[in-house]
Amino acid sequence: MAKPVIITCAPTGGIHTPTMSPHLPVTPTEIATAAIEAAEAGASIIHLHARDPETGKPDHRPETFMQFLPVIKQSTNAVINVSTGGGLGMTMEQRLLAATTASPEMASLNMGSMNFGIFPMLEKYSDWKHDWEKPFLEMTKDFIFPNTFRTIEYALKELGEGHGTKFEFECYDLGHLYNVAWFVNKGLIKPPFFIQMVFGILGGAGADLDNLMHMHNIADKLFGDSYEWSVLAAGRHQMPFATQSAMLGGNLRVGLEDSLYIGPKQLAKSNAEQVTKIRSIIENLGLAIATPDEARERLALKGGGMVKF
Ligand code: KMH
Ligand code: ZN
Repeated sequence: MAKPVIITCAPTGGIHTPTMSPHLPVTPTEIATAAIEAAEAGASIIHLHARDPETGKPDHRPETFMQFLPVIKQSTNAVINVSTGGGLGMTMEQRLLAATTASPEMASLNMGSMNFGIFPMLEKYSDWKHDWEKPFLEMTKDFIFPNTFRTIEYALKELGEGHGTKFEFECYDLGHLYNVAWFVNKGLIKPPFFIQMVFGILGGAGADLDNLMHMHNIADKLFGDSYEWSVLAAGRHQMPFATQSAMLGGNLRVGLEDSLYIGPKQLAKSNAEQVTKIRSIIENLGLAIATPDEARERLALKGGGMVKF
């Protein structure tokens, strides 16, 4: 029997900007509503970033998160995952503080430093809603997203050992899997652990299904049955890659963080719309979706009662 598919939904992220879609959640109410609707549609994990309610700029302060984390928790049983990727250009301290304050069941952890180029999106837009958006995209031409061994180790100790938070290990390329393996061998990552394979970010592995197959094969060799894996792909690759993962026995992530679209040139009106679409694909393949409690059990999470919000 195939395992039920764990759907993660990432409602807003720190990459897309308000000009790109009127449906991108920005305010605490919008983020909470998007998360709750996504959970109702079948997402068992919600991966969260926060934004300045006035400008939509990534704002990773704990006090901003605290305006929506309790609301989501009270309305859903979904696992709440607080990003430590934050917004491009933030320091590691700024990126970690929301998670160490909220002590969530899960947090993301990016497994290697890399070029992170979102500047190609500049070509698609000319009238910007806010002053910060254009320079934010432009600066990524000369930007390295820093995730060193020292900072990864710090997060594993501080958040993992200190708070019992488990991670969504974001791996954008083959080498990042080997970085996970290094920390597994050091005893700082313990099974079961959750690998999120990321495709289609400029600077990481391209959105080619051969890359997915290869990363999955290597992850199987490195980790055997001690891990759960999931796939996300940026932009128009989101649904095909998510589907491929489900067909191979993996899990998947959707959400406006990774793609603003629901079909060719068609903006998604909500996160729930993407969750509903992938859920229907999963169910039409004869597979089931995992409940939040099934996800908790498979990932050995500490439980929704053990968080600080
Ligand atoms: N938007 C993803 C490609 C994080 O939050 O830690 C990257 C991400 C990073 O999810
Ligand atoms: Zn994220």
